[in-house]
Amino acid sequence: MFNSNFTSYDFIGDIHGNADVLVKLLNKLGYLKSNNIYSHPEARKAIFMGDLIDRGPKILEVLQIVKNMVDEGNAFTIIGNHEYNFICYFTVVEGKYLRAHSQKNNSGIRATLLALNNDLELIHYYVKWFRTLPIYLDTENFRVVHAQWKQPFINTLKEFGINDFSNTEFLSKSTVQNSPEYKFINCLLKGEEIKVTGVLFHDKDGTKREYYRLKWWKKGNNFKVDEILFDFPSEKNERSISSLGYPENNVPLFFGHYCLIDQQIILQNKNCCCLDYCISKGGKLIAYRFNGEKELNSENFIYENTID
Ligand SMILES: [Mn+2]
Repeated sequence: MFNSNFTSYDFIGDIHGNADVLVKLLNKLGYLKSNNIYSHPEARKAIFMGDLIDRGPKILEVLQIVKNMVDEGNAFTIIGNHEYNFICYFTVVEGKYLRAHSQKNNSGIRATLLALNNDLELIHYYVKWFRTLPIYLDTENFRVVHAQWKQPFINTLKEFGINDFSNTEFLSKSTVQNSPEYKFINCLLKGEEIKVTGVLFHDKDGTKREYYRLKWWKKGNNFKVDEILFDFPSEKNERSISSLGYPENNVPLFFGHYCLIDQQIILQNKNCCCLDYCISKGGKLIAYRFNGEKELNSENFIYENTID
C-alpha cells in the first residue's frame, strides 16, 4: 500500500466536522475537485489523523469528502478516538452497547447523529467503514497514530495481526476497563495520562479528576509536573516525572488529538509532529507537506483558520 519510493504526502490534523475549512485547506494544498472527488494534479496523497466527526458544523460533508478520497486512493485515514467511540456506541455485544448510552456519551455524539439525520442505515454505513480504518500506519518513511506511539503496544498488536476494529471480540475486550486491549487502545487513541494524587483538575465538562495528559513526546528524567503534563494547575508540586519520548533515530511520526489551541505551530521534535490545533474551538486546521525528509521542517506547515 505504501511504496517506499513514493513520499509525496500531506498529513492533515483532526477535522471534527469543519468541512468548509477542510475544503479551503485542500484548495490551498492544490487539491482539485472533479466528479465530487478531490485529487492532487501531482498525485500527492492526503493522510488524515482521525477525529473526522463530532462537534460540527458539517460532519456529513467531511465524511463524504474524506471517504470519497480514500475510496479513490487519493487519501488514507486512520481512526481517532471519536470514531472509535462512535463504533462502540452502536455495537451491541451480548445484549449490551459497548459504549453506554449515558447522558454524557449521548451529548458527545449528538452533533454527529444530527448530521446523519439519525438515519440508522447511514449510521451503520459509517460504523462499518470506521471498523476498517487502521489504528496506526507504520511505513518505511513515516508513521501515523491518533494520539500516542507506544512501541511495545504496537508490537503486540502486530503479533496479534490487529490493526483495526473489524474483529468484534477485540473491539469488545478493548472496552473492558483495565484489560490489556483497553490499555493499548486507550494509549494509542487517547494518550497516556499520569495520576497526580491530591491535585484536582476541573476538565472541560466540569468533572474533577486527578489524571493529567502526558506530553509523551518529551524525553528526559526530571521533568517538573507542569512542564510535561497538560492543564496542570500552577500549584507547587515537587514531584518529577520521567518520559521516554519518541526515539530520535525513528522515522517521522505524525499524530493529532492534543488540541493545541493558542499554541505556536511548532514541531514537537525533529521527527515528531502534532497536527491538532483545535479547529472546533476557534483554532486552526493544520497540514504538514511531506516529501520524505528524515528531519521535519517547520516551514512545511500549511494551515487554515476557522471560518466565522
Ligand atoms: Mn482525538
